[in-house]
Amino acid sequence: MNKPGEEPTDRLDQPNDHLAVTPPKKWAAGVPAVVHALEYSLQQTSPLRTGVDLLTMNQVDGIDCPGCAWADPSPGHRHRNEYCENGAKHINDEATTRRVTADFFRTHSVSELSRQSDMWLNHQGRLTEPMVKRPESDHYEPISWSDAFGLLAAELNSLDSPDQAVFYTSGRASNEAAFVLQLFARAFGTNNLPDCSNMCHESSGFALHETLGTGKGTVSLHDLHHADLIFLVGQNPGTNHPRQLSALEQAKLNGARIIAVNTLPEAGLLRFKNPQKARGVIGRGVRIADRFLHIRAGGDLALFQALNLLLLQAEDARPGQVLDHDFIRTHTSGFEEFAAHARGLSWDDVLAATGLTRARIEQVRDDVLRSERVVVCWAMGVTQHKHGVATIREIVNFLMLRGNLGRAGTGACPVRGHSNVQGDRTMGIWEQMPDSFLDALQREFGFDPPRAHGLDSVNSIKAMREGRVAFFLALAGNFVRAAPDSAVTEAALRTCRLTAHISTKLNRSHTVCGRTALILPTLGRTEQDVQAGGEQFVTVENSMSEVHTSRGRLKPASPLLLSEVAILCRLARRTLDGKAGIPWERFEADYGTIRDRISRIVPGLHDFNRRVARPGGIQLPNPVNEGVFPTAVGKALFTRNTWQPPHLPDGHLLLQTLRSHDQWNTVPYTPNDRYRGIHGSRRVVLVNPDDLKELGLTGGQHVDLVGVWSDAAERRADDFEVVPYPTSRGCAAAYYPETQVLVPLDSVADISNQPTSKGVVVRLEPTGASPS
Ligand SMILES: Nc1nc2c(c(=O)[nH]1)N[C@H]1C(S)=C(S)[C@@H](COP(=O)(O)OP(=O)(O)OC[C@H]3O[C@@H](n4cnc5c(=O)[nH]c(N)nc54)[C@H](O)[C@@H]3O)O[C@H]1N2
Ligand SMILES: Nc1nc2c(c(=O)[nH]1)N[C@H]1C(S)=C(S)[C@@H](COP(=O)(O)OP(=O)(O)OC[C@H]3O[C@@H](n4cnc5c(=O)[nH]c(N)nc54)[C@H](O)[C@@H]3O)O[C@H]1N2
Ligand SMILES: [Mo]
Repeated sequence: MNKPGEEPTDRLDQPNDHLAVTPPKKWAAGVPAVVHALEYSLQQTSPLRTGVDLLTMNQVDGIDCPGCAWADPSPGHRHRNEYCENGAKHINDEATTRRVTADFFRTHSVSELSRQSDMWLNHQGRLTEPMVKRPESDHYEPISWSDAFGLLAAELNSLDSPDQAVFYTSGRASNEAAFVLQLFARAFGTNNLPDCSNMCHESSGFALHETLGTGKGTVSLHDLHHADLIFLVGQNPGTNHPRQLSALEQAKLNGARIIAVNTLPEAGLLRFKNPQKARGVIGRGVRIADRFLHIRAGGDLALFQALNLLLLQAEDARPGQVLDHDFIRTHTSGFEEFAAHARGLSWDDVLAATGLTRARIEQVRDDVLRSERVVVCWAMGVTQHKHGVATIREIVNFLMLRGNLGRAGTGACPVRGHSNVQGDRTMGIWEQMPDSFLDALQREFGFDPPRAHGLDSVNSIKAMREGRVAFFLALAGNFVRAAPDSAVTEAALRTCRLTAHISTKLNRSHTVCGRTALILPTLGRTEQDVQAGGEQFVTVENSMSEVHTSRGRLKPASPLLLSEVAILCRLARRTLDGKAGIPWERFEADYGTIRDRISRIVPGLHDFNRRVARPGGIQLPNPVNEGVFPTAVGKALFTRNTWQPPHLPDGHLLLQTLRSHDQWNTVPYTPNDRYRGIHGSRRVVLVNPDDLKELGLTGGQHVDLVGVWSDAAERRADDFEVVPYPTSRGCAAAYYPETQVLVPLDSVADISNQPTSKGVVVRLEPTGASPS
């Protein structure tokens, strides 16, 4: 029996009421995209707010789109409308005119809210005043800001150790807010700074850092435009990075070939109609992928190993003509060991893991041999697998063999998710920041930051479960829905003495409470931010390491909102009570004073205030592009990677949990996924028709998804409708976060500890067939 307020999460959405399935689309963006964006926008907000937002979005001195982290073209090369359909949806979801007031919480108890779907909670609108849920109550009630900070400070100061506190950050938070949060956490005494990146590109960070000495991508928009071969591996740009399609279109016009590697034939990989150009509006658009490799889930490591073997063999046949010996000799270490290891590869294993033919992989080798400038882009289809780190290391091997690093038109391109997820890391939001950063903090502020590594997202949940964490504060995000294993995660959060969320909109994390819970409502990026020192702007860093300003224009959703920076500075002041000698009050009044401090701590951001004011902002240097590889040995490392195929018992499928076209991470906007032809329901599971035949199932049938994991605990997401879909054999797909309940907390990528959200072993049980 669940206690009130502890309803399980797997049945929050109305099951399959109105599912309609149409054939998947073969192209992305174009006119319908713009129409759909406006449709959603006008349901949320007024034509005036929509217009103000969209016209300033991604313009120099405007708002940075709160959607993905894709880079803007340089000033002077931007369209009048430099946004995409989905960016418009995200921004208007924030600019909504709907409001969640104290009355709302009087009407709806926490238990009642915990039975509502993610979509319903989001649709209630913007949070408007600070609220508290007291220990014996089932309702949130208003609390003054001052009392809220008092409560938080008292709780923090009563902990036995600072390490009983956890501070989570989601990647929409600005650089300034992130810097203040990590400074506060470290001055308080803990490195417990988990973030959404732990569940997103952590595998990329570890692999790139180890092999290249820097955790960031090496590619600029210019490189992408001038590459002659681009790989898109495990990403769905038509939905998740629509502005990347413009860059790919440009690359194609310059003569590039594109190879898409995916378990699904995503619309955005096939053809693009650019809504910003007449050609896109009326024509057939541009074909994106010249080659589509319909790979099995988790097969990318084997694919790149096979390509590397084929390149070594091509070099054997034509010595001195295939590999870039100069690059390998000058800049790398470990080539001989790598080559010996690569030569031991078994083709049987490769073909089984990838589901591809050898001839198909050889065609790709030929594409590579014809190319001089190669870029590899990747996202969650690579990072969220057990072998995510090894796969990216192998991609680095692949790039290095032909010197495709550090030259114009080449490089490694992890395509980041949240608009400032990369900046938050630059600002020190990481449980494992290196000593160089901590030393700089110590020099600047004169306190001794803790040195022991803190807790990441998965380990925070484990520590809560073991009673080692009592306090949880989140700067943005929806931790309870972003984290795996919903039942385990929710039970863990409920053991906390206090949970608090700095949020713009209501979500499930507000309904899964510690003994005491606080909602701290904040300004969104679209809104004007006026402090004692005048109107403020914030800064963000995109996927290509460009740091620029973002300035909101709209009137705040409520006069009671505080900015993220103000909330964190006041909390720090109240908790530390002058102990660390940090000028929190000045920071709050004038964010420029925060940037002055950042400029003395973060390499590459010297003279931050002056340089970021220039149109286009600051390009952070990437050592790789200067021929420097700051690894332990001062060279880029070739690595030897091994793998085991996932154990897939008979009658089971490997499930990936992914995004629809109409959602922002944990927040579905509508139940539709237009490009995949799914309308009216998110409780669907996409399965290859041949697998359905083998499993004795048919399209339209209702099934429970049953997770299979070594702990033998039953993880069940019930009542999903089967949709026959051209996913690769043995693989299924269903939406996150509804399937979060199936991802075991212990199922993580090797080394990065990132949940394996794209590799969940499940069986499909006809609904109602189970005895339970
Ligand atoms: N509209 C919108 N935009 C977003 C987001 C959003 O929710 N909505 N989220 C943002 C965030 S935080 C992120 S991290 C990014 C995520 O961007 P993506 O990584 O594109 O997001 P996913 O929906 O998780 O899609 C993963 C893709 O990988 C493929 N895939 C799955 N497994 C494999 C595999 O084993 N091999 C290969 N080759 N392919 C595989 C899937 O079929 C799918 O196309 O998007 C960002 N942008
Ligand atoms: N199964 C599965 N799990 C996954 C993934 C997956 O593909 N499959 N993807 C993972 C990935 S890539 C990511 S990045 C995480 C995402 O995890 P999170 O970043 O934690 O989740 P979001 O859904 O982006 O958070 C949405 C909430 O952020 C708040 N918010 C929005 N804008 C602002 C703002 O400007 N300021 C503040 N303070 N709050 C704001 C709103 O209250 C909103 O409800 O999920 C991960 N989890
Ligand atoms: Mo992400």
